[in-house]
Amino acid sequence: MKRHVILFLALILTAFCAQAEDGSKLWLRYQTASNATIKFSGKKSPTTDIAINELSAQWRGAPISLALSTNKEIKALGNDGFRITGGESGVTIASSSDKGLLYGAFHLLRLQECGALGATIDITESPAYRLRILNHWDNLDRSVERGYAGKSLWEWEKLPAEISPRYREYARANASIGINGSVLNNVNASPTILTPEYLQKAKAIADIFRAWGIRVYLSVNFSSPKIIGGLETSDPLDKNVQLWWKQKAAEIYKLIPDFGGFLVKANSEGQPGPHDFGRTHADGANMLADALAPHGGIVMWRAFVYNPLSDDRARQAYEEFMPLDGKFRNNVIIQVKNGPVDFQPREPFTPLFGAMQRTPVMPELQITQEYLGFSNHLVFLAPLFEEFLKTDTYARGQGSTVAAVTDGSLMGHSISAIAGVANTGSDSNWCGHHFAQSNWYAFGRLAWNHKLSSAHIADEWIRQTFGDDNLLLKNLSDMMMRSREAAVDYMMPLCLHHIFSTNHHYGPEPWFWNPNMRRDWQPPYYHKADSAGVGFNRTSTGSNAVAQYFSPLRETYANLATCPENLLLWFHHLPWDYKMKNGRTLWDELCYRYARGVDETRDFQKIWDRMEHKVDADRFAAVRHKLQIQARDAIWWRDACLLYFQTFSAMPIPFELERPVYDLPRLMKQPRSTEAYILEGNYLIK
Ligand code: GCV
Repeated sequence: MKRHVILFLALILTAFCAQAEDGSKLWLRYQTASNATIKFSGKKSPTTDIAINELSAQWRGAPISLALSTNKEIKALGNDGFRITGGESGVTIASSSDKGLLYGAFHLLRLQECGALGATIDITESPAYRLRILNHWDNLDRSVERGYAGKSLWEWEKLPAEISPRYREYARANASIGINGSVLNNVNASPTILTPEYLQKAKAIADIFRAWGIRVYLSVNFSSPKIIGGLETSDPLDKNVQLWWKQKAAEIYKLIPDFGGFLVKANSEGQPGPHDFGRTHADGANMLADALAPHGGIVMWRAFVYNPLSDDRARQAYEEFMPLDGKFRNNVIIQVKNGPVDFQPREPFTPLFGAMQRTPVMPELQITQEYLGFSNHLVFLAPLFEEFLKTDTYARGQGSTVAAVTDGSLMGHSISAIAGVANTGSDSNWCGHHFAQSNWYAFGRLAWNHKLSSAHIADEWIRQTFGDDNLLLKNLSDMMMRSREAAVDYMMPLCLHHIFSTNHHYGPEPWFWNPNMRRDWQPPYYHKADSAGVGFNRTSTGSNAVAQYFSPLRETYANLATCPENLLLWFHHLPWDYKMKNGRTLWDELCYRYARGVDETRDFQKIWDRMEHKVDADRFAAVRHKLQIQARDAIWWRDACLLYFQTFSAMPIPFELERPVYDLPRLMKQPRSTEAYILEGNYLIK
C-alpha cells in the first residue's frame, strides 16, 4: 500500500478513536484485547461467567485460576473478600463466593491498567462496609432531584418490556468498584413505586443487576398503606397497617428474592412519617423492619430531620435520635448525612456518628454536586469524603474515627453500610462533567477501603480514564487534589455555610430573606452577619451544638484558640476585625480566601489547556468549557459575598487584591434561574 494511503487510513482511524471518547466508558476503557487463559473450577453462576468474561477479554498476564474456596482463611474474608496470589507462571483468585471472585477479577484488572502489578502478587482484600449503596434521587417521571446529568437512567415508561443496555453498563461500572446496592428511587418517594406495575419494573432492573452482585432497594413513602392500599390510616401501630406492609414485603420478595430493603425519609421536609400519628421514628422503622425481617431485608431510616422552629438546625438530628438509641430492631440502620446541616462544601461531622452506640449508623455522602457547582464545576470529592471518614469522634477514646464507628469494627454491629447520593443520568458521559465520574469512582473505592488516600484514588482514576502519561498524571492529579479546597474558598471559606441561592443551591445569595418562608432555608439564618461580625455561635453562649460532641472535641471546637480555622464560622460569631492566626483580620482573611479560590480556578484552566495534546479532542473541549464556567462562577461568588458582607464590615477589600467586577445591586437583581438554564452556563449578567 502506498505511504499516503496508509497515512490517510491512520488519520481516519485516529479521528474515529478520538470521536469514541465521549466518556461513556467511564474508567473501564481497557485498550488491549487479550488471549488470556482462564481456568475455573467449581459451581458456575452468572457471576462467575462475568468474572471469566471480563478477564478473558482484558487480562494480558499469566494464566489465571479462579477458585471458589472453602479454605478457612478465605472464608474469613467474608462473602465479598478475595485473595490473589501468584506470579509470572500463573495467578490464582480465591474467594468463598462468586461475588468475591468478580471483585477479585476487577481488582486484578485495575492493577493491570494502573501499571501496579509486580512480578509476584499476594493481595488480600475484604470490604470495609458490608453494604455499599448508591441512592438515586430519581423520580418516576425520569426527572432527578439534584441531578445534573440528564434524565434518570431508569426508563420507567419502557420497563419491564424494554431493557436499556445502560442497566448492564451501570451494573458493571458499580461492580468494578465494589458497589453492591442501588436504591432506585428518590427518598421523596412516590407511593406508586410499590404498586404491582412498578414492582414489575423494579424486578426487571433487579434481574439485570443480580449477576453483578448488586441488590435493589426502594425508597418508600410512609403513607403508602393509605394512598395506594386504601386503608384509613398509615399509623405504624395499627394492625391493618402492619399487615399491609407484611403483605407488601412478601409480594416484593416473590418478585425479587434478593431484594435489599427500604430507605425511608420520614417527617422531614414535608414527607409523611410516624409523627403524624404521635409515634416515634423507632415505631415507624420497627414496623417496616418486622415486615422485612422474615425475608432478610433491612430498613435504612434517615436521620435528616429538622424543624423550622428550632434555633439551630444543626442540633436536631442528634436531639431527635439520641433518645431512641437502642430502641430499633436489629435490621434497622440509621442513615446520617456526613454533616449536621446538608452536604455543604465543608461541615464538621454530624455528632450522631459515635454517639449512637446501640444502633448501627451509616454515613450518607452526596456524590451529586448539589452544593458544589452542579456538573459545571470540577470538584473532586474524595478529599471531602476522606476528611469526614478520618475525623476522630473520640466516642471510645482516641482513634474512634467516623470510619471506625460506622464500619462495624468499633461498635460491633453486624450491619455496616455507607450510601452515596448518585450523580448518574442519561448523559453520554453519565455524570454531566467528565471529572464528576471520579466522584462516583471515589465513593465506591472508599466504601470498599476507607483507608485509601484521595491522592491514590485520583491517581487510579486518571490512569484508567485519561491514561498514564507522567505529565498528565501529575497535572490532573494536582488540579483534582486542589479542587475541593478551591471550591470552599470561592464559595464559603472559614466554614460559612448555606449561603446559596435558595431552592436550586447553585450560585450565591447570602442576602436572600423572605419573612414568609422557612427561616432555616435562607442564608441569613446561617451566616448571621451584622455590623458586629459574622458566623453562627454554636458554643455555650449560643446554640451550644458543640456540647453534642465528645470531649475533647467539644472543647477544641468551643475554644477559639483551638478551633480549626477551617471550621471557625461554623462554631463562632466573630467580629470583622478578629485577629486570625496569621495576623490578618477576619475580614481580610475572607477577602484573601475568596481571591485564592478565584485564582485556583484560573490556574485549573491553564493546567488543562497545557494538557490539550495529551487528551482526546472531545473530552478536552468539554472540560475546557466547564472550567471556563467555573472560573466565571468563582468571580460571581467572590463579588457577591464580599460586596454583601462589606455592607456590614464596612472595611475595604485589601488593596493588593483584584477589585470586584460585578456590582452588588445588579447581582441582587439577578433573575432566579432554573437548574436547566444554569447547566447551559450562560445565566450570569454581563
Ligand atoms: C431529596 C436537601 C435537598 C433535597 C433533598 C434533601 C434530602 O434538602 O435540597 O433536594 O431531598 O436534602 O436529603 O432529603
